[in-house]
This record gives sequence, C-alpha cells and structure tokens, in this order.
Amino acid sequence: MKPIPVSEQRAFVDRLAQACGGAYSPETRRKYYISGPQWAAAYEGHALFHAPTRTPVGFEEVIREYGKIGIAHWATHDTDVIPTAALGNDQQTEIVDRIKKSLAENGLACSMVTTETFHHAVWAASPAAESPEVRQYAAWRLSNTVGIGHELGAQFAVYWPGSLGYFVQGAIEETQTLRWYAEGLNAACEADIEIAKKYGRPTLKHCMEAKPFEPQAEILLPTSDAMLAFIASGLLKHPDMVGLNPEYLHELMWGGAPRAALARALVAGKLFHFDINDGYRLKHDVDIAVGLVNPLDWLNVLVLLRSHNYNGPFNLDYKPPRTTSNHGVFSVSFPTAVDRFITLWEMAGEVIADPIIHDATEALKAGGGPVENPHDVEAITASNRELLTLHELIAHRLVQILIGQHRGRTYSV
Ligand code: XLS
Ligand code: MG
Ligand code: MG
Repeated sequence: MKPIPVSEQRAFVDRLAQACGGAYSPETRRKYYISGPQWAAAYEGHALFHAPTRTPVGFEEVIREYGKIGIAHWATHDTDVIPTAALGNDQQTEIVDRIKKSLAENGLACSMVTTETFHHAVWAASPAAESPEVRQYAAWRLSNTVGIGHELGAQFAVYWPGSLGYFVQGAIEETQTLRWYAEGLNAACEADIEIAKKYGRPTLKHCMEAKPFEPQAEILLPTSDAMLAFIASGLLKHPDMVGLNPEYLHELMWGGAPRAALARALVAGKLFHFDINDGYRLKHDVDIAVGLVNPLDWLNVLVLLRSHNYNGPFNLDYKPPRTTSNHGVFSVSFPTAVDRFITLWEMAGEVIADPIIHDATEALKAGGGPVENPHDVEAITASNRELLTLHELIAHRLVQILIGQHRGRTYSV
C-alpha cells in the first residue's frame, strides 16, 4: 500500500470504521443506561512513565461528542471540570451552570459525580490522613460534590479512595484510618440528606469503588468484598445509603472473577453502579475498553446482570489507548465500545432465552430423581452422573452464541 498522506488519514480510518459495520444508531444507543465519564474522553494518554499523546478536551466538547454518538449520560470528578482552587466559590457556580447548559443542549443527563481524592498533593496521605485539617477538607470536598450532584440532577456519587493505604509498613494504624475514612462518608451522607431536602429530590446513591493496587502499595479496602464488610462494619451512620460501584477490571486485577464479585454485591443488595472496561489478571489498571480482552466473560457478566434486572448505569470507565488520536477517541473508541456493549447485552438476552441452555440448566436442577437411601453416597453420586456433562455443553453453547456458531456458521474444509 502507498503511504497515506496526513491530510487523508482521518478519512481513511473513518472509512474502515464504517466498513466494520455492526454499529447502532445514536437513537438506539440512547436507550441504554450507558454513561460516559468526562475523564475517560479527556484522558491525554499520560501516566507515570508516559507523556501525553493527545491534546486537552474540555467538557463542552466531550458532552457534544457524547451527544452525537448517542451516549445519553455523563459523569465527572469535581476537578475534571472545576479547578481545585475554584471549588466552592463563584467560579464553581458559573462552571456548573455552563455544564447544565451544555448537557441540555446536547440531550444528556448527568448520572454521577465523584470527588477527586487521589491526585492533588493534599491527598498524599489519603483523604483519611492523620491531620484533622486534611480530613475536614475531605469531608467538605465530598459534601461539595454531593451539592454539585444535586444541582446537575445526578443520582449517584462514587468514591474511589485512591491512596487509602500505605507504601511503608507501620506508618499508619489501619483501624484508625478506616474510622476516619468512614467519617468522610458519613459527612457526605449527612450533607446529602440536607441538600436533597432543599432540592426536593431523593438522596443520592453513594457507591464505593475498590481497586486492589495503585497508587498505594497496600490498600485498606482492596476489593468490593472488603467494601461490603466496611459498609456492614457499624462505622457508617447511613449504611443503607451506601453501596458499591464495582469496576470490572479492578476485580480482575486481584485475580478475582468479576462475575462472582458482582454476584456477591447482588445478594447483598449493594450493586448500585458498574464501571465497565476490560484488561488482564494480576496486572496494571490498563482500563481497556469493554469486551476487547474477555468477551466471553463479559457475555457471562451481562447474563448475570440481565437475569437479576440490574438497572443501574454502565459507566464506560476505560482509557482510549495512547495510540488513538483526539479524533479517534470520538470516531472510533467510544462508538465501538458502546456498540460492543449493546451487542453483548442483547446477546445475553439470547443466552437467557436459549432453549438448549434452558433445558440443560433445568435438567441439572431436576437431577436424576430421589435415591432409595438418602445417605447412600454412591447412589447420590450416580444419580445425576450423566447430567453433569451438561456443564461443558453449556460452556460450548455460550461460545457458540458469542461467535455466531449457533446460527450454523461453519467453514467448508
Ligand atoms: C480509578 C477509578 C476511577 C473511579 C472514579 O482507577 O476507576 O476512575 O472510577 O474516581
Ligand atoms: Mg472506575
Ligand atoms: Mg480501572
């Protein structure tokens, strides 16, 4: 192939993206509770050892582009859009008004707000640091975000505690730090009760998000399960207001099965919000877009959520790769992520309705019938021995559905 001149590269990429097919219309995409975070689209490709590869984009552009794609909800950290020094003053009011206008003009709603308690130097020792001034400031920041959430019409507030942990042993006392962390959440819930009254709105759903490592060496609440225990620990004044925002990759990172983590959140009634992305086990928080690494697992995750009527947001918390251009973020990265999600979600419906999977799972539950002596271990083992082969058949069927083989896709050899 001849070199593609710079002036023709966008058109070339757009033509191939178009040729991929399998895209949904913006109207169809809007029917799903999919949210696009400000920080995901505005991510410039930087990291500790990585220089930015993209130029900054502000919320007006992100909201406009999400609107064009058909991403109907938007989420943000306070400092993604408001400079830290401007928080709580007139500039905050002015920016929040501009956000409201931008959302309305582009047909989006704000679903979630979250407080940045990890990036600024003030959080070096976490938002539950020893210094009472840091903790007071943290409580104020969380409450201020709740206020922004109500002003923007959000339903959820997310808490990723970032540096809640330590690099060096013995530097902090874990039980004390957890108590202090609870105080921050308590302040946010109390503020919410007051602010919600003023706005005549229901209180927000407060969602804790775990990540097992990064940025600290040892994390106090590394998993969604740890957070469930924390919510039930008695340290929270309003545990009913607090649930989880599991992130798919964050569960995979510690070696867990995301679907099992979600199941534990579901049985506890705490699956409020869900950050969707993909990546690898026991590795860095690579935040790859949904379905690019583990599509089969993703299909299974969505089968679980569909069959339990999960109706919270699917938040596209991923990072377009450093190789993707500013244009590519909105022309390739976000639309393809949304379309893979929708296809996997609809496919999950197909799995639930599939007669083979249905018959197999029902047969496994029916078993081989009662045995004469209910303590006869050999008879119990033998009674459904043949039926157990269905486990593997179910797995095969799921892969068939994923790759279209169930529709008779074969190759002539
Ligand atoms: C970081 C988290 C973050 C939260 C919101 O790893 O995923 O993006 O979702 O602070
Ligand atoms: Mg996240
Ligand atoms: Mg992540």
